[in-house]
Amino acid sequence: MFETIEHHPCWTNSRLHLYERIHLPVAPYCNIKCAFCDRNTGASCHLPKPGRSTCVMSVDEALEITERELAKRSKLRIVAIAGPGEPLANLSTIELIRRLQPRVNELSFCLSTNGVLLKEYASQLANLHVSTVTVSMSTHEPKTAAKLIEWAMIDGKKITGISMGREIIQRQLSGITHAVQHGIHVKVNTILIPRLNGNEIQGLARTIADAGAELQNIVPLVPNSLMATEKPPSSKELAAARQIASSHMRQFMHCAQCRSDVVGIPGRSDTILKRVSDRDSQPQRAC
Ligand code: CLF
Ligand code: SF4
Repeated sequence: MFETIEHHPCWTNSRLHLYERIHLPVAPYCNIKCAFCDRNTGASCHLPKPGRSTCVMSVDEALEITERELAKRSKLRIVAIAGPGEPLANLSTIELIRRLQPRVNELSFCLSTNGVLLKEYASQLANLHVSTVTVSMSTHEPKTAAKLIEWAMIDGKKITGISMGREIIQRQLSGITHAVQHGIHVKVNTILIPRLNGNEIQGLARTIADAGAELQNIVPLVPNSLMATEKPPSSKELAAARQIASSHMRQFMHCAQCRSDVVGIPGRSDTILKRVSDRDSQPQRAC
């Protein structure tokens, strides 16, 4: 398997010698509804924010675009799926990675997930040479999860409230542990919302460290959807949260809160659909 961790733009805090990554938006559906996410505006499972024009590709389209970008970009070594919904709630995610297996010696596979299905998929992801997974987890307290997540669809049943929060957290933590046991590097992305989880950061960092995560990425809320009027953290609050968490977990400091349809180095990315539609003079597909 091609190992990228030292050059992975979301795993190293060095900004030198980075590989590029491509986010292929093949995963439209999500099995939960976060209060800060409006999937109509082009969210990414990773870090939703108000944006536009995230569209969904078929696996065939994603493979074609991957080949085109690989032909142009010598540093492109990471293929990732980060939405616009939950990658593990979409069969296209697994199909895409499976069809890229012939390139396993030159590419590394990465994905983001809300963690609800991670335990079930951990072994399959490891067998498909997925080397890095990011779990979006912003609390370890069921009562806070019940405020951050409106509902979850689990085993065909819609659940809400504190019992849902408990179920999701338990699944996220056991998903992290199983993925790590299968040799996958696991990072946790945490959205800092001072009013809701500002006092939980230390406990959360300790909890995810105990579960086996190696790295944490704390990012500010981008007010959106039901949290459109929620106050995001100041840069001072963000720095303080990272400082507190760092006593339990190494912190990643360079997140660009990426969309699910970009290629390049985070923060210096191009939108892949726009590039393709520009080149081909075809309209973008509707999401
Ligand atoms: Fe993509 Fe995420 Fe893999 Fe990176 S992004 S799936 S781990 S290859 Fe990176 Fe972007 Fe931040 Fe995500 S800068 S939003 S942490
Ligand atoms: Fe949005 Fe991701 Fe939450 Fe699903 S898991 S609702 S895509 S932020």
